[in-house]
Amino acid sequence: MSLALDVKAGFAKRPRSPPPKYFYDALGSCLFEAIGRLPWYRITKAETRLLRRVAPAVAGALRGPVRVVELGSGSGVKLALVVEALHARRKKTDVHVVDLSAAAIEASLERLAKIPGVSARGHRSTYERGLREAMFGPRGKGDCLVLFLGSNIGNFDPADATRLLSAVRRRLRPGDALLLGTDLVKPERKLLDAYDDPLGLTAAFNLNLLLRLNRELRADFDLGAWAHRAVWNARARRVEMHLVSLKSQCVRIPGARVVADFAAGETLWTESSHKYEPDDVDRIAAAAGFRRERRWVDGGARFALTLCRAVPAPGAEEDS
Ligand code: AVI
Repeated sequence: MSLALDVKAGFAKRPRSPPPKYFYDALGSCLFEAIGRLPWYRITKAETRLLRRVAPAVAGALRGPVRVVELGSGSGVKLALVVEALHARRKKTDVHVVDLSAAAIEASLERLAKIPGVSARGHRSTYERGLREAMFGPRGKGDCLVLFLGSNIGNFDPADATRLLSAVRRRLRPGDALLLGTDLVKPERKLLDAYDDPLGLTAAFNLNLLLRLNRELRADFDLGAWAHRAVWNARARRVEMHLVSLKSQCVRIPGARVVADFAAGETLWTESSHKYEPDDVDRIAAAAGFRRERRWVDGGARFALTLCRAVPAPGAEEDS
């Protein structure tokens, strides 16, 4: 779907909720990159630290030649750690980078170009379409490794997360691997500091969505009339990000054919970041047709990397 259709659909819900994938225009991607450096937002740093340690074990578990597909690559730093580990084990590797941002793909491909003997391609696309493109054509005997890192899965509600992982599974053969990064439940204070940081970067990241709607859909959001809010919903185990209307106002979005009245205090629900217990990860993976093989946890930041294998679909005859 396009931005206009997604915004129209998102504004038809209550609370109004445009999809979070539209945070990542050029400025939004820079702001997210900066958030990753904040001391309060520990996901990016914890995962990079963990990957530095475990990439050799991940590489060692795969049969070459290996096809690596990263869904949502960002700058490609973490992807490069895995590909370097495969290179160190002399496993021939071809890499597919799937991201909606052209800048993210370019940064990842540039990084990968420095690793000898690696072929790499970018797919500027949604996760599912990009994966379909990446898996198109004949496969060799080796394994495929899908990287879904950064707790990106946390931005889907549990049913959609299972649906997405099931779609990933359908593109794979039994024995192929999935490396899943998930942020774990932690004390509320830590979560709120991560999603409402004292420097205001997360607030800027959230408000930038309105700037994008103004620019791309000719909307008339007055950014001064909205405030960032992060709340921990303990029952649903998710941090919710909202933009709170500071007054009663009417917003027009001509490019999406939307006119929306907001009462003072009413919110636009812009993102959910689900937090997991390790067992939840196993459950969601199993429901999608994967079996956990190994898990590594950064105890300080409470972040997990889980290596899963695709299991044969019940009753299906697949190549293995
Ligand atoms: C990309 N995603 C996993 C981030 C998260 O933690 O949900 C996006 C983000 N939102 C606010 N800060 C970071």
